[in-house]
Amino acid sequence: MAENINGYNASDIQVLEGLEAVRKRPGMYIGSTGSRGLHHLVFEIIDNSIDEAFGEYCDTIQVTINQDNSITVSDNGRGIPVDNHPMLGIPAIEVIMTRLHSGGKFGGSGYTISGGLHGVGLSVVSALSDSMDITVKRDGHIYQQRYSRGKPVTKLEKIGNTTETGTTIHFVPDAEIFDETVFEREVILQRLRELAFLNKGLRIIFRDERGEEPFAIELHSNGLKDFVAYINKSKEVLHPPIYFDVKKDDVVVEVAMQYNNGYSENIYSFANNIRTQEGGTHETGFKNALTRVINDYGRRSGILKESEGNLSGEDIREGLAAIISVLVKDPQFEGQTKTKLGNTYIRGVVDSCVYQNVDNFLNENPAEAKKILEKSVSARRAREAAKKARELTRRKSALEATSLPGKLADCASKDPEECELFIVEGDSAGGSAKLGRDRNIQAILPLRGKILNVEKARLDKILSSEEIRNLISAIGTGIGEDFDIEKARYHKLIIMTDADVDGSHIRVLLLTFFYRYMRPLIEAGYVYIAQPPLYGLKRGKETKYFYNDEDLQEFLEQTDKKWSIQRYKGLGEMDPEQLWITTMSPEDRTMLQVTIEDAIQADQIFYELMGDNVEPRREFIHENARYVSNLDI
Ligand code: 0RA
Repeated sequence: MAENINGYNASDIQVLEGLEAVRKRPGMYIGSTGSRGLHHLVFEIIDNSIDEAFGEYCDTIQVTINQDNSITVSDNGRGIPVDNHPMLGIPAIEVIMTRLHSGGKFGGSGYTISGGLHGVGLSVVSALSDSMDITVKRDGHIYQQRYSRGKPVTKLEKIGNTTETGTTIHFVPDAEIFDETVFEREVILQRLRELAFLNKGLRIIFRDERGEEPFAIELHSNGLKDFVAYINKSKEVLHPPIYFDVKKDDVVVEVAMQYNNGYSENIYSFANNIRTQEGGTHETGFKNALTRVINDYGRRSGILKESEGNLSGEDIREGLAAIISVLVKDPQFEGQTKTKLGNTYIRGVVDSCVYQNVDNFLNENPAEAKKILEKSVSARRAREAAKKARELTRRKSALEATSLPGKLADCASKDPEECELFIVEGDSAGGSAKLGRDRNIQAILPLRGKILNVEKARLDKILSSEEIRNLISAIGTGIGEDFDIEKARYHKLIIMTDADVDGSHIRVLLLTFFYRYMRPLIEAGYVYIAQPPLYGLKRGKETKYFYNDEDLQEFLEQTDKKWSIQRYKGLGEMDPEQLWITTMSPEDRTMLQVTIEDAIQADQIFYELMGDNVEPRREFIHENARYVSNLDI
């Protein structure tokens, strides 16, 4: 059989096994059969299109959530090969769609993905779809074929002629497999935005045709420089982005970085377009080189005095936003969630190019270099002050008989796995909660008023707030450098605030605090938001509770009996027993588990919320349900 001009030959495809295994154990291939796994199907198809873009065969990708909640992904790449497989005697496309292949992809850029959850292959999508329609434009013709649950239901048909090339895949996820079949616009949009930043020049058109007002957006970027600008959107920056793009041997390293006047570190790394949440060798190489180059420059320029010690990496990364993206031929993904790049040689490659390029920048831009150095020096000063404050707190608490705050009504159990801490707005609600709780496993910590706005303050100032110190010692983990999740005294931290504007403000402040200083608690799924009822309906001795307006309306429309309606403005309006039944009892309550799906977006939200910008803050308060996922407990 003839090879085509791109050197691709249908016999290259490794045929391994059928798709029964995929349908039997979908979790092994796509992680889960929940919302995450569902979205993996979309990302798998898009990754194939992105691969065409990598190889410069494709410049536009269109992704649509259709009215019926099915997905269409279309690209103008080379089109999936349709020639007959020499041994199997069936079209290559059918091999790709029906046989599980391993050993990565063929053709494309050569920078394939292994491990991780992406790169499982289109056959996995086909296996888990109720229907999948593929249209290919290639070799002058338009071809079409339909599959269902991994099997072809039509032959590959030639349905017309064309001079274009490309692939369109339309699929309906299999409701027998997935617990959740509704696609989330935000989840897809976020990944597409990331891909547009990572693939300079690529045009991505995203549509969501569900709902009254169809949504459409075109994403197109100038690369990583736009990405850091996006992260720093609402911050004051110290200099224009530092950017470089280096190819060494088979590795491509692309970095964009920019300091802002804030206090947080926001480094996002990617390997072959996959977000490496757990970091890895590329991130380590970047951090090591940055620490050295800034210290070396500080010495050379005299900004760092001879008598002073070196700046720490943490000092140097205060207020830094950076994106590190590498392309690696054979990436090894390690770590708990397979999002840590393991290839050791990458560390040296990234280290040397970061050192060289940042060194050049500093030498050529002395005014900016001075700003960066001064920022790091002042971060060190603050860190040392915070350390003193912490030591003081420690010594003070060692002197006191117990280090637990007096306001904490602790639970009897000492087994963190079953223990819950309710962080309650106000002393009066705190009082009801103390009386209503299950004192064996539920502890109550009332917070007076609003806690400090942690986004605007450095650690030393934060530690001077008594409310915050109470919270830290009750939780037991310590914060920042000292944080240790093993020391958590409770595995559920439940924020319980009033259902009003003040309540949502306190909630946001607490979430900001956790996000900034105890992030692993959120990542471990320990943080929850209590859901007190909004209404109580009374008739004689009977009371019914409603948690949202829709449910209340529905109930009122169906009943012809007279109920007296009470709208709860605060937790304090409920007596201890009511609070227990409606909000605290593990058997009856509903809580929201706080997740951070994407630190980029969360950071953006927290910043916009806490900055001087009032409008975005208001928006968040209406939208924050997006950042928590529903969970019945
Ligand atoms: C296998 C081989 C080649 C391309 C593709 C698959 C391919 C898959 C998808 C999925 C969505 N869009 C896609 N575009 C291409 C290489 C083809 C060649 O060498 O001509």
